[in-house]
Amino acid sequence: MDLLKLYFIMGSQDCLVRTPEETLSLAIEGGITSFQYREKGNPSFGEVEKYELGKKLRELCGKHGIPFIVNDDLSLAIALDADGVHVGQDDENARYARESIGPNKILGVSTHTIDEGLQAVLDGADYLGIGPMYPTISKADTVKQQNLAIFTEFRGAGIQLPLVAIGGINSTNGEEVMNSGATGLAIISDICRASNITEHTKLLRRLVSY
Ligand code: TZP
Ligand code: MG
Repeated sequence: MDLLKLYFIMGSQDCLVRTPEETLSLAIEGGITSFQYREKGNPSFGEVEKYELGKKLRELCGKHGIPFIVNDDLSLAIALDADGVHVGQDDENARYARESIGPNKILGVSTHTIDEGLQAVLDGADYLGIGPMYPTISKADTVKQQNLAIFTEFRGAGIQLPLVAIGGINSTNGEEVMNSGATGLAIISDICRASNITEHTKLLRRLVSY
């Protein structure tokens, strides 16, 4: 799935210098192929703010033909008419998520073991998120770091879904992740914290376009 090649993930917590809208605009200009709204909020960021920001980012994606996927929050995904939803192992059950969004929306599931991967296939996932590949500053409760061999292990187990790598991926290590068998790269901080987001995203895009 080419749409998952350069998968940008972000919420207000990841945008330190620019607004989320500006950050997303610049990343779209640089060539991201899909976007996940992962809003973790803060004391001043309630449900209404989460919805309002989601609406703006959803519109931006719609205008540019970029798939808009919501992290975790099924009712928000439905309210925003998102293109899909992404769930982790501790979130909404993947099969329930599939039933809620229907067959035509994208369902992503974070998986860390072959068993979780096989279960996600049965539950109706369209792609699997795999990580963290490297130490990350963007998520506190990560499981242990994955080995680059995990992509071939998943393929060896008969899993054919796109495998999107996540966690500490940047312009330096992205190539080895792709060479290890990942279908695409999911990135937060290396894009959000770039001094020139558009140019840096273009560089990342070159790593996944061949
Ligand atoms: N899941 C596993 S690692 C991670 C998530 C959401 C954070 C990825 O962020 P970054 O900044 O690209 O390491
Ligand atoms: Mg989650």
